[in-house]
Amino acid sequence: MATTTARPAALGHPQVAEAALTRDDRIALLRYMHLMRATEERALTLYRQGKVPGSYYDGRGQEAISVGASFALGPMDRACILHRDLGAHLVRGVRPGRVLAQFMGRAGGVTEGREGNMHFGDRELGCVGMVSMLPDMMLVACGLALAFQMRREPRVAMTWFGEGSTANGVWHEAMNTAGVRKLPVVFVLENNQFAYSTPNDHEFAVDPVERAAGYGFPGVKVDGNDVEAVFEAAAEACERARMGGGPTLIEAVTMRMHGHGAHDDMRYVPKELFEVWAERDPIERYEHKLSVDEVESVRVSVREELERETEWALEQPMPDPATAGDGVFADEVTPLGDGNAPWSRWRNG
Ligand SMILES: Cc1ncc(C[n+]2csc(CCOP(=O)(O)OP(=O)(O)O)c2C)c(N)n1
Repeated sequence: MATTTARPAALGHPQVAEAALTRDDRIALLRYMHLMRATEERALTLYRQGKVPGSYYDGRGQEAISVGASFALGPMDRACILHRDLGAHLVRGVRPGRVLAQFMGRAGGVTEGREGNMHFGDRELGCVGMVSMLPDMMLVACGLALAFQMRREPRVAMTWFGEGSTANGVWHEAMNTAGVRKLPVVFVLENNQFAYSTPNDHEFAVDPVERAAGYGFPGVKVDGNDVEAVFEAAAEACERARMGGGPTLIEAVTMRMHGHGAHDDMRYVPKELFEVWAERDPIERYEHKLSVDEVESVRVSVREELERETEWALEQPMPDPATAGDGVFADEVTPLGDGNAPWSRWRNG
Protein backbone atom coordinates (compact mmCIF):
# COMPACT_ATOMS: atom_id res chain seq x y z
CA MET A 1 0.00 0.00 0.00
CA ALA A 2 2.78 2.36 0.95
CA THR A 3 4.40 2.34 -2.43
CA THR A 4 1.36 2.35 -4.67
CA THR A 5 0.12 5.53 -6.27
CA ALA A 6 -3.50 5.96 -5.28
CA ARG A 7 -5.51 7.83 -7.89
CA PRO A 8 -8.90 9.39 -7.36
CA ALA A 9 -11.47 6.87 -8.52
CA ALA A 10 -13.32 9.51 -10.52
CA LEU A 11 -10.29 10.50 -12.57
CA GLY A 12 -9.67 8.37 -15.61
CA HIS A 13 -8.01 9.14 -18.89
CA PRO A 14 -8.40 10.71 -21.33
CA GLN A 15 -10.76 13.13 -19.64
CA VAL A 16 -11.76 13.93 -16.13
CA ALA A 17 -15.40 13.06 -15.62
CA GLU A 18 -16.01 14.87 -12.38
CA ALA A 19 -13.93 15.45 -9.34
CA ALA A 20 -15.88 13.28 -6.91
CA LEU A 21 -13.63 11.96 -4.17
CA THR A 22 -14.39 8.56 -2.68
CA ARG A 23 -13.73 7.61 0.93
CA ASP A 24 -10.53 5.83 -0.15
CA ASP A 25 -9.41 8.96 -2.00
CA ARG A 26 -9.90 10.99 1.18
CA ILE A 27 -7.88 8.52 3.21
CA ALA A 28 -5.16 8.65 0.55
CA LEU A 29 -5.09 12.46 0.67
CA LEU A 30 -4.64 12.42 4.43
CA ARG A 31 -2.07 9.69 4.19
CA TYR A 32 0.07 11.56 1.63
CA MET A 33 -0.02 14.74 3.70
CA HIS A 34 1.08 12.81 6.78
CA LEU A 35 3.74 11.03 4.77
CA MET A 36 5.13 14.33 3.51
CA ARG A 37 5.24 15.82 6.99
CA ALA A 38 6.78 12.72 8.56
CA THR A 39 9.41 12.42 5.82
CA GLU A 40 10.35 16.08 6.16
CA GLU A 41 10.50 15.91 9.96
CA ARG A 42 12.82 12.92 9.67
CA ALA A 43 14.92 14.71 7.07
CA LEU A 44 15.30 17.67 9.43
CA THR A 45 16.50 15.34 12.18
CA LEU A 46 19.03 13.79 9.78
CA TYR A 47 20.12 17.30 8.78
CA ARG A 48 20.69 18.22 12.43
CA GLN A 49 22.70 15.04 12.86
CA GLY A 50 24.97 16.25 10.07
CA LYS A 51 23.84 13.56 7.64
CA VAL A 52 22.28 15.93 5.10
CA PRO A 53 24.84 18.18 3.40
CA GLY A 54 24.16 21.82 2.51
CA SER A 55 20.97 23.34 3.85
CA TYR A 56 17.55 21.74 3.92
CA TYR A 57 14.26 23.12 2.58
CA ASP A 58 10.80 21.84 3.43
CA GLY A 59 7.13 22.58 2.89
CA ARG A 60 5.83 22.53 6.45
CA GLY A 61 2.25 23.83 6.46
CA GLN A 62 1.94 23.61 2.68
CA GLU A 63 1.27 19.86 2.42
CA ALA A 64 -2.28 20.28 1.08
CA ILE A 65 -1.03 22.05 -2.05
CA SER A 66 1.39 19.54 -3.53
CA VAL A 67 -0.75 16.60 -2.44
CA GLY A 68 -4.12 18.06 -3.52
CA ALA A 69 -2.91 19.33 -6.90
CA SER A 70 -0.84 16.30 -7.92
CA PHE A 71 -3.71 13.99 -6.94
CA ALA A 72 -5.61 15.38 -9.93
CA LEU A 73 -2.94 14.23 -12.40
CA GLY A 74 -3.04 11.00 -14.37
CA PRO A 75 -0.08 8.65 -14.92
CA MET A 76 0.78 10.16 -18.31
CA ASP A 77 0.76 13.74 -17.05
CA ARG A 78 3.99 15.40 -15.98
CA ALA A 79 4.88 17.29 -12.81
CA CYS A 80 7.58 19.96 -12.49
CA ILE A 81 7.99 19.87 -8.72
CA LEU A 82 9.58 22.50 -6.49
CA HIS A 83 11.29 22.34 -3.10
CA ARG A 84 8.13 22.85 -1.01
CA ASP A 85 6.27 20.08 -2.84
CA LEU A 86 7.51 16.75 -1.60
CA GLY A 87 3.88 15.55 -1.53
CA ALA A 88 3.82 15.51 -5.33
CA HIS A 89 6.81 13.12 -5.49
CA LEU A 90 5.06 10.85 -2.97
CA VAL A 91 1.69 10.91 -4.75
CA ARG A 92 3.45 9.87 -7.95
CA GLY A 93 4.93 6.89 -6.18
CA VAL A 94 8.41 7.89 -4.99
CA ARG A 95 9.17 5.99 -1.77
CA PRO A 96 10.14 8.10 1.29
CA GLY A 97 13.31 5.99 1.69
CA ARG A 98 14.54 7.07 -1.74
CA VAL A 99 13.85 10.68 -0.79
CA LEU A 100 15.79 10.40 2.49
CA ALA A 101 18.65 8.62 0.72
CA GLN A 102 18.59 11.42 -1.86
CA PHE A 103 18.89 14.11 0.82
CA MET A 104 21.89 12.27 2.32
CA GLY A 105 23.59 11.93 -1.08
CA ARG A 106 23.39 8.12 -0.97
CA ALA A 107 23.43 5.73 -3.92
CA GLY A 108 19.84 4.68 -3.16
CA GLY A 109 18.55 8.21 -3.76
CA VAL A 110 16.54 9.27 -6.79
CA THR A 111 19.63 10.65 -8.59
CA GLU A 112 21.82 7.93 -7.06
CA GLY A 113 23.94 10.41 -5.14
CA ARG A 114 24.45 13.05 -7.82
CA GLU A 115 22.49 15.76 -6.06
CA GLY A 116 21.18 16.76 -2.63
CA ASN A 117 17.73 17.94 -1.60
CA MET A 118 16.74 20.15 -4.51
CA HIS A 119 17.06 19.06 -8.11
CA PHE A 120 15.70 15.56 -8.22
CA GLY A 121 12.83 13.83 -9.99
CA ASP A 122 12.05 10.28 -11.05
CA ARG A 123 11.39 10.57 -14.78
CA GLU A 124 9.77 7.16 -14.93
CA LEU A 125 7.12 8.41 -12.52
CA GLY A 126 6.63 11.62 -14.48
CA CYS A 127 8.49 13.88 -12.03
CA VAL A 128 10.78 16.44 -13.61
CA GLY A 129 13.82 17.48 -11.58
CA MET A 130 13.75 21.09 -10.40
CA VAL A 131 15.90 23.57 -12.33
CA SER A 132 15.47 26.49 -9.94
CA MET A 133 13.42 27.70 -6.96
CA LEU A 134 12.39 30.64 -9.08
CA PRO A 135 9.95 30.35 -12.04
CA ASP A 136 12.14 28.55 -14.59
CA MET A 137 10.13 25.37 -14.14
CA MET A 138 7.12 27.20 -15.58
CA LEU A 139 8.94 27.34 -18.92
CA VAL A 140 9.91 23.67 -18.64
CA ALA A 141 6.22 22.88 -18.04
CA CYS A 142 5.29 25.02 -21.06
CA GLY A 143 7.73 23.01 -23.17
CA LEU A 144 6.21 19.72 -22.04
CA ALA A 145 2.71 21.07 -22.64
CA LEU A 146 3.68 22.27 -26.13
CA ALA A 147 4.94 18.77 -26.99
CA PHE A 148 1.66 17.23 -25.75
CA GLN A 149 -0.31 19.74 -27.80
CA MET A 150 1.72 19.14 -31.00
CA ARG A 151 1.30 15.39 -30.67
CA ARG A 152 -2.40 15.77 -29.86
CA GLU A 153 -1.95 13.84 -26.65
CA PRO A 154 -4.53 14.42 -23.89
CA ARG A 155 -1.85 15.13 -21.31
CA VAL A 156 -1.22 17.93 -18.86
CA ALA A 157 1.92 19.52 -17.42
CA MET A 158 1.67 20.96 -13.92
CA THR A 159 4.14 23.06 -11.99
CA TRP A 160 4.31 24.82 -8.63
CA PHE A 161 6.09 28.00 -7.53
CA GLY A 162 6.09 30.54 -4.72
CA GLU A 163 4.56 34.01 -4.94
CA GLY A 164 8.09 35.43 -5.03
CA SER A 165 8.33 34.02 -8.56
CA THR A 166 5.60 36.39 -9.74
CA ALA A 167 8.06 39.29 -9.51
CA ASN A 168 10.53 37.58 -11.84
CA GLY A 169 10.52 38.22 -15.61
CA VAL A 170 10.45 34.52 -16.49
CA TRP A 171 7.07 34.25 -14.76
CA HIS A 172 5.58 36.71 -17.24
CA GLU A 173 7.23 35.01 -20.21
CA ALA A 174 5.75 31.69 -19.19
CA MET A 175 2.30 33.17 -18.54
CA ASN A 176 2.38 34.83 -21.97
CA THR A 177 3.61 31.71 -23.79
CA ALA A 178 0.97 29.55 -22.11
CA GLY A 179 -1.79 32.05 -22.89
CA VAL A 180 -0.83 32.68 -26.52
CA ARG A 181 -0.57 28.99 -27.37
CA LYS A 182 -3.39 27.85 -25.08
CA LEU A 183 -1.07 25.25 -23.62
CA PRO A 184 -2.35 22.32 -21.50
CA VAL A 185 -0.50 23.55 -18.44
CA VAL A 186 -1.57 24.15 -14.83
CA PHE A 187 0.36 26.73 -12.80
CA VAL A 188 0.04 26.35 -9.03
CA LEU A 189 1.10 29.49 -7.19
CA GLU A 190 1.82 28.80 -3.53
CA ASN A 191 1.34 32.08 -1.75
CA ASN A 192 3.01 31.28 1.56
CA GLN A 193 3.13 34.97 2.61
CA PHE A 194 6.91 35.37 2.38
CA ALA A 195 9.59 35.19 -0.31
CA TYR A 196 12.48 34.47 2.02
CA SER A 197 11.98 37.45 4.37
CA THR A 198 9.97 39.66 1.97
CA PRO A 199 6.27 39.86 2.92
CA ASN A 200 3.37 39.99 0.43
CA ASP A 201 2.90 43.76 0.72
CA HIS A 202 6.45 44.31 -0.55
CA GLU A 203 6.04 41.77 -3.37
CA PHE A 204 3.13 43.01 -5.49
CA ALA A 205 0.61 45.84 -5.73
CA VAL A 206 -2.12 43.63 -7.21
CA ASP A 207 -2.94 40.05 -6.23
CA PRO A 208 -1.09 37.96 -8.87
CA VAL A 209 -4.11 35.73 -9.47
CA GLU A 210 -5.71 38.74 -11.18
CA ARG A 211 -2.90 38.87 -13.71
CA ALA A 212 -4.07 35.62 -15.35
CA ALA A 213 -6.92 37.48 -17.09
CA GLY A 214 -4.33 39.81 -18.64
CA TYR A 215 -2.70 36.80 -20.25
CA GLY A 216 -6.01 35.42 -21.50
CA PHE A 217 -6.79 32.55 -19.15
CA PRO A 218 -8.53 31.95 -15.81
CA GLY A 219 -7.01 32.60 -12.41
CA VAL A 220 -8.57 30.82 -9.44
CA LYS A 221 -7.87 31.54 -5.77
CA VAL A 222 -8.27 28.75 -3.23
CA ASP A 223 -7.59 28.04 0.42
CA GLY A 224 -4.21 26.33 0.18
CA ASN A 225 -4.70 24.67 3.56
CA ASP A 226 -7.81 22.83 2.34
CA VAL A 227 -6.63 19.78 0.40
CA GLU A 228 -10.00 19.15 -1.23
CA ALA A 229 -10.31 22.77 -2.39
CA VAL A 230 -6.87 22.49 -3.99
CA PHE A 231 -7.75 19.14 -5.56
CA GLU A 232 -11.04 20.42 -6.99
CA ALA A 233 -9.42 23.49 -8.55
CA ALA A 234 -6.62 21.34 -9.98
CA ALA A 235 -9.01 18.70 -11.34
CA GLU A 236 -11.05 21.37 -13.09
CA ALA A 237 -7.92 23.01 -14.50
CA CYS A 238 -6.63 19.65 -15.75
CA GLU A 239 -9.94 18.91 -17.40
CA ARG A 240 -9.96 22.29 -19.15
CA ALA A 241 -6.36 21.76 -20.31
CA ARG A 242 -7.13 18.26 -21.66
CA MET A 243 -10.17 19.54 -23.56
CA GLY A 244 -8.06 22.16 -25.35
CA GLY A 245 -9.22 25.00 -23.10
CA GLY A 246 -5.69 26.11 -22.24
CA PRO A 247 -3.90 27.00 -19.01
CA THR A 248 -5.08 27.91 -15.53
CA LEU A 249 -3.35 29.79 -12.74
CA ILE A 250 -4.35 28.52 -9.30
CA GLU A 251 -3.33 30.66 -6.34
CA ALA A 252 -3.31 28.54 -3.19
CA VAL A 253 -3.07 30.75 -0.12
CA THR A 254 -1.05 29.28 2.73
CA MET A 255 1.77 30.00 5.16
CA ARG A 256 5.35 28.78 5.27
CA MET A 257 5.54 27.39 8.82
CA HIS A 258 9.30 26.87 8.81
CA GLY A 259 12.14 29.17 7.80
CA HIS A 260 13.14 29.55 4.17
CA GLY A 261 15.67 26.78 4.84
CA ALA A 262 16.84 24.95 7.94
CA HIS A 263 19.41 27.72 8.45
CA ASP A 264 16.70 30.39 8.80
CA ASP A 265 15.02 31.01 12.17
CA MET A 266 12.29 33.20 10.52
CA ARG A 267 12.56 35.87 13.21
CA TYR A 268 11.08 38.35 10.70
CA VAL A 269 7.67 36.61 10.87
CA PRO A 270 5.29 38.35 13.33
CA LYS A 271 4.37 35.95 16.12
CA GLU A 272 0.64 36.71 15.82
CA LEU A 273 0.64 35.85 12.11
CA PHE A 274 2.33 32.55 12.82
CA GLU A 275 -0.22 31.74 15.54
CA VAL A 276 -3.19 32.50 13.29
CA TRP A 277 -1.86 30.08 10.66
CA ALA A 278 -0.97 27.42 13.23
CA GLU A 279 -4.72 27.20 13.89
CA ARG A 280 -5.28 26.36 10.22
CA ASP A 281 -2.94 23.41 9.95
CA PRO A 282 -3.98 21.53 6.77
CA ILE A 283 -3.52 18.07 8.29
CA GLU A 284 -5.35 18.69 11.56
CA ARG A 285 -8.18 20.36 9.66
CA TYR A 286 -8.55 17.45 7.28
CA GLU A 287 -8.52 14.85 10.02
CA HIS A 288 -11.94 16.14 11.10
CA LYS A 289 -13.36 14.92 7.80
CA LEU A 290 -12.48 11.31 8.59
CA SER A 291 -13.42 8.95 11.41
CA VAL A 292 -11.25 8.53 14.50
CA ASP A 293 -10.38 4.98 13.41
CA GLU A 294 -9.43 6.05 9.90
CA VAL A 295 -7.19 8.82 11.21
CA GLU A 296 -5.52 6.52 13.71
CA SER A 297 -4.83 3.84 11.13
CA VAL A 298 -3.28 6.42 8.76
CA ARG A 299 -1.08 7.77 11.55
CA VAL A 300 0.11 4.32 12.64
CA SER A 301 0.84 3.10 9.12
CA VAL A 302 2.76 6.29 8.23
CA ARG A 303 4.80 6.02 11.43
CA GLU A 304 5.70 2.40 10.71
CA GLU A 305 6.46 3.08 7.10
CA LEU A 306 8.80 5.96 8.00
CA GLU A 307 10.75 3.73 10.40
CA ARG A 308 11.25 1.08 7.71
CA GLU A 309 12.10 3.63 5.06
CA THR A 310 14.58 5.52 7.27
CA GLU A 311 16.32 2.28 8.16
CA TRP A 312 16.56 1.41 4.47
CA ALA A 313 17.90 4.88 3.57
CA LEU A 314 20.59 4.73 6.27
CA GLU A 315 21.73 1.35 4.95
CA GLN A 316 22.35 2.76 1.50
CA PRO A 317 26.04 3.23 0.65
CA MET A 318 27.61 6.42 -0.61
CA PRO A 319 27.86 6.32 -4.42
CA ASP A 320 30.92 4.87 -6.12
CA PRO A 321 32.94 7.92 -7.31
CA ALA A 322 33.77 6.03 -10.52
CA THR A 323 30.09 6.34 -11.55
CA ALA A 324 29.91 10.13 -11.05
CA GLY A 325 29.67 10.81 -14.79
CA ASP A 326 27.06 8.12 -15.51
CA GLY A 327 23.85 9.52 -16.89
CA VAL A 328 25.16 13.08 -16.97
CA PHE A 329 25.70 13.09 -20.73
CA ALA A 330 23.88 11.14 -23.45
CA ASP A 331 25.80 8.02 -24.46
CA GLU A 332 25.36 8.64 -28.17
CA VAL A 333 25.43 11.96 -29.95
CA THR A 334 22.92 12.28 -32.76
CA PRO A 335 24.26 14.67 -35.42
CA LEU A 336 22.03 17.59 -36.31
CA GLY A 337 20.08 16.95 -39.48
CA ASP A 338 19.99 13.22 -38.87
CA GLY A 339 16.52 11.78 -39.33
CA ASN A 340 16.58 10.72 -35.71
CA ALA A 341 17.04 14.20 -34.30
CA PRO A 342 13.97 14.92 -32.20
CA TRP A 343 13.00 18.11 -34.00
CA SER A 344 13.38 16.79 -37.57
CA ARG A 345 10.09 14.94 -37.28
CA TRP A 346 8.31 18.29 -37.15
CA ARG A 347 10.48 20.07 -39.69
CA ASN A 348 10.23 17.34 -42.30
CA GLY A 349 6.54 16.85 -41.72
C1 LIG B 1 17.12 34.16 -10.01
C2 LIG B 1 17.20 33.95 -8.53
N1 LIG B 1 17.07 35.01 -7.70
C3 LIG B 1 17.13 34.81 -6.34
C4 LIG B 1 17.33 33.56 -5.82
C5 LIG B 1 17.41 33.36 -4.30
N2 LIG B 1 16.13 32.86 -3.84
C6 LIG B 1 15.88 31.53 -3.79
S1 LIG B 1 14.34 31.21 -3.26
C7 LIG B 1 14.00 32.85 -3.05
C8 LIG B 1 12.66 33.30 -2.54
C9 LIG B 1 11.56 32.53 -3.17
O1 LIG B 1 10.33 32.93 -2.64
P1 LIG B 1 8.98 32.31 -3.15
O2 LIG B 1 8.99 32.25 -4.65
O3 LIG B 1 7.87 33.06 -2.53
O4 LIG B 1 9.03 30.80 -2.66
P2 LIG B 1 9.08 30.23 -1.18
O5 LIG B 1 10.53 30.06 -0.85
O6 LIG B 1 8.38 31.21 -0.29
O7 LIG B 1 8.37 28.93 -1.25
C10 LIG B 1 15.06 33.64 -3.43
C11 LIG B 1 15.08 35.11 -3.38
C12 LIG B 1 17.46 32.49 -6.73
N3 LIG B 1 17.62 31.23 -6.31
N4 LIG B 1 17.41 32.71 -8.06
